Amino acid sequence: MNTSHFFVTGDPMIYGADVSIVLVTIAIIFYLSYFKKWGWLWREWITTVDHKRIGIMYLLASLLMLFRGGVDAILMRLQLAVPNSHFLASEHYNEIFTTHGTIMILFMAMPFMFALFNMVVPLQIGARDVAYPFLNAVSFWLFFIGAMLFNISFVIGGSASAGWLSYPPLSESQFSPGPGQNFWIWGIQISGIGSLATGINFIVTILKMRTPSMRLRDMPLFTWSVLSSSIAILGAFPILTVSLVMLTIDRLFGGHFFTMDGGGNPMMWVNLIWMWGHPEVYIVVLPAFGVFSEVVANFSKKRIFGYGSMVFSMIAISVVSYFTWVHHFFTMGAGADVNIVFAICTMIIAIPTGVKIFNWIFTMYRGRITVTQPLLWFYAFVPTFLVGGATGVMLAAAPADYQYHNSYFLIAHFHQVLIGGVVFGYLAGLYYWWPKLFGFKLNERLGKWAFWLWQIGFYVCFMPQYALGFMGMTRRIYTYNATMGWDMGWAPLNFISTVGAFLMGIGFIFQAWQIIYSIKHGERDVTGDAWDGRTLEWSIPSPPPVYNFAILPDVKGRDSWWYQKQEMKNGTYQEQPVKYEPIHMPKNSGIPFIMSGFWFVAGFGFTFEWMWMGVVGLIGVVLTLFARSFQYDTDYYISVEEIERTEKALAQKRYASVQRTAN
Ligand code: HEM
Ligand SMILES: [Cu+2]
Repeated sequence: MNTSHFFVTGDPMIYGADVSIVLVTIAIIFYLSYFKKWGWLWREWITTVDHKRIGIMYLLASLLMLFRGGVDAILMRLQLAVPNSHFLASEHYNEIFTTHGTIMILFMAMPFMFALFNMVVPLQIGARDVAYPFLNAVSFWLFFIGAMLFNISFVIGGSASAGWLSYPPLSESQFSPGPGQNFWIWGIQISGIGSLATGINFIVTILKMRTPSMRLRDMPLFTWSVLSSSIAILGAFPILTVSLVMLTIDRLFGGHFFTMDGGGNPMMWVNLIWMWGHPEVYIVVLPAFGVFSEVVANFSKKRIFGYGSMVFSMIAISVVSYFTWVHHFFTMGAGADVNIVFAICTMIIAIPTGVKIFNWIFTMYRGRITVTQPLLWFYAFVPTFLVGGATGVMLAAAPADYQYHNSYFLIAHFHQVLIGGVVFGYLAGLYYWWPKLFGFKLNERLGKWAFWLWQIGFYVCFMPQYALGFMGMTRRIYTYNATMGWDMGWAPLNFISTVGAFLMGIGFIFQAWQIIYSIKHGERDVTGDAWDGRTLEWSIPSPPPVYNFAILPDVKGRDSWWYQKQEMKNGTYQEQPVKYEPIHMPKNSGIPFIMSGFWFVAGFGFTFEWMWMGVVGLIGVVLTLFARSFQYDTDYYISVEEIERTEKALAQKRYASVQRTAN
């Protein structure tokens, strides 16, 4: 391996990145030292095993990655805005689309989703934490370290450039010899192990940690969506892990799994990666459906319509999504018999999805609707996802796909479902649950600006791309000549598309501003029930105390909190005598962070093919595992007195604010 280019040189953007990385690092170190925050950072955040804090860390990281992926998107759109552009060199363009796709799916959508899992699920099911809080911290740090490993490739060693799914033979060492491709493998490998563990953690949490009176059929739909997504993770992520190991063997140890010679077959990779990759897109969209179910019911002041069919369709989607992977390469040549099976399975998914959309609309029918930010994003989601779904069915028609395949029609389709479904859904969830975690709402006015910029920007950016696809523009091209630009009409549409990308970028800036502004000026909520909610998370203070529920709640069916509030209003509610008991809690631990540090060493070593370093890192990982196995002091009890004190203080805060508003 040629490592003479350890530090990437030659491009002004990279020097800019070098300088800003150094400056930001210095600024952070200075801030932490000057305000003496190192201890606080270590005790309260780095070593935490509290699901709420882990959720917040996931959220911050994913917003940061949305920024990075967004900058990549803008750079690509700038390059394509006009014909014959020399803004980006071809190789650089390849690196950017690879980085953009990888970051958006694995380091933006996945952690954003895990942020919502962590912020909400234990609170919705009346639990004090997830089933395995230590493992939860391990998952977070594996994700974070994997993401950082992938991100530094920009300034050290060089980025991957074989596309976000890195098809061989291009991703083999013969054609991609540098460390870039290894960064991709190890960044994803490390964070993927964390994702698998999170999937297991939430399956067990939902099945085992519910407050004893909550039956499965009393669970809120968001929790159901997390369960269906986690089951899909459990099936899909091991395929990713194994595929990446096989590619590593090819690249580092001269294997021939996916090479053109030595008995290998590149199409085997393509099959394997999509056996993970297709379920993956449903893994990220199911929780968005869950968010919408909560948001629509809440802001219509109605029970969700068709609860059973909602659950059934989510489970159906997570199962059927395993039988569609070939639709990504109908052109492989498997023949009509094979293609038709996968075409039909793909189209079948539209049915449960359609059922859900009808259910949401029936829920709103005759509801008492209040249009708030979370509901706005639902309004935006419906038409966007419908059209995105319809163009998906078009792509699923195998013979027609020979035309659409790898064209801008596809680019428009998958952005429409990923942005319209996943991003809009998670943003709705962010606005909805933000007051729960932080105790204040995000400013509506700035949020509306952001919303409309995203909406208009989205359509301006992606609608022209459907047309461009029909006009023969293929994906992953870095420029086009003037003949195509003007005679074939590509230039004006590409230009418009770029304008749309900028509008979305401005929308994102509004959101960053909205968060900063609301920290000081956001509407405070001390009731704990910012939206007059229906599910258990709204029955406790915002932000919740470390143990969440002083007493495990007693639920009587679905939307129990809502009905309890009705009874309280009618005066029919019977207060149960409060008797606290000591609460069993996990202790913080530095091991997840240290273990992930060793993973970083291992990943970095294997990336540069410095085997000694890789092995040292792995030995470190094993040692930290041992250290954990012999740690016996892992938990503690919160005493009854302390619970009483905390609950009293929280109640006083609440009472004081009720007094203030009453006056
Ligand atoms: C925010 C606005 C976004 C814009 C303007 C944008 C723009 C682009 C562009 C220009 C490409 C390259 C097309 C090509 O040359 O083939 C691309 C590829 C891609 N984008 Fe986005 N994107 C956005 C958001 C997202 C999001 C939110 C996701 C996922 C959650 C995503 C996932 C992908 C993937 C997977 C690829 C394919 C990369 C590859 O070909 O290897 N994008 N995007
Ligand atoms: Cu697919």
